[in-house]
Amino acid sequence: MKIPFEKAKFLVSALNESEWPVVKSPRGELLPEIALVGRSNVGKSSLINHLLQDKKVAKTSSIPGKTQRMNFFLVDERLLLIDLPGFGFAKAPEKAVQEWSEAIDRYFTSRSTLKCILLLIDSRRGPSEDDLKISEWSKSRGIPLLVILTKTDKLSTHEIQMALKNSESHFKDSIPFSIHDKDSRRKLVAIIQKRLDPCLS
Ligand SMILES: Nc1nc2c(ncn2[C@@H]2O[C@H](COP(=O)(O)OP(=O)(O)OP(=O)(O)O)[C@@H](O)[C@H]2O)c(=O)[nH]1
Ligand SMILES: [Mg+2]
Repeated sequence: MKIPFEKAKFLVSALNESEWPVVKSPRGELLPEIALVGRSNVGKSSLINHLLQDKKVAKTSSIPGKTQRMNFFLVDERLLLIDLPGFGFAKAPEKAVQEWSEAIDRYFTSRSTLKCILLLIDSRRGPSEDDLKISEWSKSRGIPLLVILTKTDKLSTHEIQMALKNSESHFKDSIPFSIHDKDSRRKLVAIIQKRLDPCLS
């Protein structure tokens, strides 16, 4: 089922399991989900807006910690996309950070419709301990993970190649991405369709 990423609708901003949406296809099957994860400020919400061609569907900010809840989007009536709060954001009140991390842990351990993970890593920084942990976890659960190296507009072509090489020493699949590169969206949709589509059927 090749998803064109043409039509998107914001569903709900949630934290606790009771708030997570249950969305079914006309045939009564639960819709599959793709979760976006990564360090705070890496560009998760911006990628969603770029992918869904709607500048405002997800809220972005230059200040880290903008996304403080799990935001669920319905895409083409066939798939849910989830923008998770960024990890590694220490400036929020301790209680809030604890609440997010507990909710995210619960999400990863209990959400049966989670079929794919897009792990975003800043192309200038490389993977953090948390990024490596997510990757190990996805391997152990057999959930496909695609690494997206963001903000490549800030790097030269040579630096992008180096960042890709470094990423490939840790992860199976990595692609460069920038919201300022007109071709990034087409390439991202193509790779999601090719690599992840079989898991979403
Ligand atoms: N130059 C450049 N800036 C980007 C790109 N993607 C995102 N940004 C900027 O990076 C900042 C953070 O982007 P967000 O999309 O809000 O990041 P986030 O990962 O959702 O952050 P949290 O919600 O805090 O977890 C914003 O100022 C964006 O405009 C990119 O490809 N290139
Ligand atoms: Mg965000």
